[in-house]
Amino acid sequence: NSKEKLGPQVNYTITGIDAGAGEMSTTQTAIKKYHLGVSNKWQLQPSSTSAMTSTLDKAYKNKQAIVITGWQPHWMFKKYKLKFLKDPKNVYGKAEHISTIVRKGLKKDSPGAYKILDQFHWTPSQMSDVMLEVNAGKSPKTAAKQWIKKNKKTVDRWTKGVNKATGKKSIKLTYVAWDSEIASTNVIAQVLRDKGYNVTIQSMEMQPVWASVATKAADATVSAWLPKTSAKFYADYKNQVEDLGANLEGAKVGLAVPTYMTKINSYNDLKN
Ligand code: PBE
Repeated sequence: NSKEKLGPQVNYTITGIDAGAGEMSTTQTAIKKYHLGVSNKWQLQPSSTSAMTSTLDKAYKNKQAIVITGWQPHWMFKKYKLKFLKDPKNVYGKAEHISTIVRKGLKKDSPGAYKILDQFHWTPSQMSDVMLEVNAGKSPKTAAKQWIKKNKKTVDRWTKGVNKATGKKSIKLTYVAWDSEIASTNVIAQVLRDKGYNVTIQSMEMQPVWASVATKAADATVSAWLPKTSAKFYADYKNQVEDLGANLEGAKVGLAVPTYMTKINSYNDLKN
């Protein structure tokens, strides 16, 4: 019923993801800055990416109202017609990039792996291709292998100037199990394996990801969303890690709704 106010239709609830995600704390800031909380009753419901996307799927099939913590690249934008809400107060920032963060000393210890990680750079649409395959039921490892086969030219750029490693050097990558990071981590892990590295990947919460690289328990992560989403961790750890810069540009974070919610276009509209 599109004449009804939005709030009661969704119980004044924003369907969120894991509590540790940067987007969750940014959304708490948005609730404050747009005065959505307390008297306007809006609250952010933490869950997980899979719980959020299955709630979205149900709402979408029934053309019901829903407000989610969205981000791009993500298959949700390919599978459903969604729009980000306009953010006139610029709480979420304009555009994000995803950086590759490595441990200090990696360049000296594993120059080949360091070079591949440094040269790793792809586009939102390439990342989405891998995510869609995983969403369709492929294992992340299989999806990564197939993507590598189909994108030889791109992968050749990442491995340019790197000889095949001998003696099975070990590389450990840490990541948070968001769909986007499952895709990127599995792809770069496989590229490193194909160059003779013995690669393990381990998923954990965002703070331990940063701590693992800072303490050299892990060699690298390709999942640092900046400048906003992981700003707190970047500030805490930037002196203890090496930032190799963006592996992907043009990422975006913010609340999103299905396009059939024609009257809801901005954070301010949530109050109406
Ligand atoms: N995300 C996806 C993460 C970064 C990647 C937007 C859910 C976050 O909020 O921290």
